[in-house]
Amino acid sequence: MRRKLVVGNWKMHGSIATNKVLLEGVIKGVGQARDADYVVCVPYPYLCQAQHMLEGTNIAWGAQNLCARGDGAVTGAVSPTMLTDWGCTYVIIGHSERRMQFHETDDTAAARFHAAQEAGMTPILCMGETREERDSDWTEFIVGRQLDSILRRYGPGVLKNSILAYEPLWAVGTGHPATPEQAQEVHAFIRARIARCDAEIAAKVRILYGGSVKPENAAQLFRMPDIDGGLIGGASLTAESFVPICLAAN
Ligand code: 3PY
Repeated sequence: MRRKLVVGNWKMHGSIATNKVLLEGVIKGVGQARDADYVVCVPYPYLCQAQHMLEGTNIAWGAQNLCARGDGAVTGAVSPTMLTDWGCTYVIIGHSERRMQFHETDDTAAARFHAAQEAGMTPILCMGETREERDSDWTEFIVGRQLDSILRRYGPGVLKNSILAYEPLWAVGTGHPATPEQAQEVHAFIRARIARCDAEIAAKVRILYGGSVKPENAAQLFRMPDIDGGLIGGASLTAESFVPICLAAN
């Protein structure tokens, strides 16, 4: 049985004051929940605040990106060891907003994914197709290619300490989520593709769904056999919406 996981992706939102209210609300709301795992991925300047406020709770925290290289002359970048120095345990890799707005590719995502693991963190690899790709029936081709960029380079063993997230771009930030059936179909495809390399790892790896998850649709999504939780965008920004989603995974 895979344990459910709910990850909040704050994106570029927050302030010291609003984060405090949010984290206090999340701690209050899910602090006693023991049947699922919870993570918040925060902007770099708030890692210290997350570390401080979440210490000793059942809520882990992570970053939203990293540089694949070790410390060095890379202005504006943050290395894996800088994150682990803070005790950071999770990091989102290859979110569609990074791929679209910062020209990240399958290759750079694979390198970041591996660098995160080498540093001892759990990478959360995002995959997903655009609306045009879905309409052209290319979903499996695109998601398969994104997954293979990791599998081909590093082998299926690399998925042991990692999380996958299916985030169709047409559902990210649009308010129009995939239906549970649409999401399940792609999750099952991802799991089957991994099973071609290693059935045991395929059965164990957690695959999250992301894209307009809300308190109203979380339970139906999380009930699907291959959906192991959610990567939550806008609805992770208030305790009022994030806590019910977290509890739907319990
Ligand atoms: C969304 O739900 O909008 C996300 O991008 C989650 O990562």
